Amino acid sequence: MALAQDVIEKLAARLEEAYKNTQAIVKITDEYPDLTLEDAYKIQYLLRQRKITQGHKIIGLKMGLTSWAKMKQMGVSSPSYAFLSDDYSIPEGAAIPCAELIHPRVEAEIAFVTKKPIQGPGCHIATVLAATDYVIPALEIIDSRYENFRFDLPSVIADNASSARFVVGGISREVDGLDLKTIGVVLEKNGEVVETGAGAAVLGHPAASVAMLANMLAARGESIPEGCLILTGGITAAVAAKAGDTLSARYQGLGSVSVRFV
Ligand code: OOG
Ligand code: MG
Repeated sequence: MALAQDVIEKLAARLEEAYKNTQAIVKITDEYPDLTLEDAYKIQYLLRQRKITQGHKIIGLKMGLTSWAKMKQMGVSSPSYAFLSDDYSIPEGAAIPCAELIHPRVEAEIAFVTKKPIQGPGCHIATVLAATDYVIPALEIIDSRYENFRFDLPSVIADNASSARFVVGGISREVDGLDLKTIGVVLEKNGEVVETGAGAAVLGHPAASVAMLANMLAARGESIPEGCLILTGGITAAVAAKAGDTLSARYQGLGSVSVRFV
């Protein structure tokens, strides 16, 4: 049964508080085991609305749980999407204070920037490549608002797919002449290799993640706008970080992007 609007509002407020106070909460489905995906996205859209009301700008979108490594790590087997707010954006080279986060983890991702809107349904890799301005390496810092980073699909969707911070950097390139399937990525923590992968880990091709996003948005009557930054999902499992750690991802032909925690 769908949740009443006042419950949706209460749950969005609870997640927002957890983000602001860096205090983990029990996952929503512990209290509402029948939480539907539709209600979960209602909570997420309310969080998004509250960001806008608080003067923030929505600067992009992301897909989550698009690789087997991530699905296996989190025990969730369907991709989901979420929004990126301007307060998540960190300039490359800046340090992230761990005091602002609960239990951060870092993911190496390939980000797309659109030069045209992408409207589903029926989008596929070619639709996406034709609408892509450039791709650029990204590190996403996820930080589940749930205790022990444990959740299920509806709970994580409500929590804006654990979004917390992201950094883009390295070399941006047009997609012409790039083989996004075979682009290799090496993720290092304090100079040691901790994960390796290739673009194809993300739904067979990172552009397939953007196509899926467009098709999912179409079901709500929405599309991907022009100039939109899209994180396509972690290529490898996410890596935990604490104060003093530096995480770096090196991408074949696209340079590297790093983040430091203090
Ligand atoms: C959910 C968010 C996953 C990705 O890139 O797969 C995600 C989580 O694992 O906490 O951002
Ligand atoms: Mg991610």
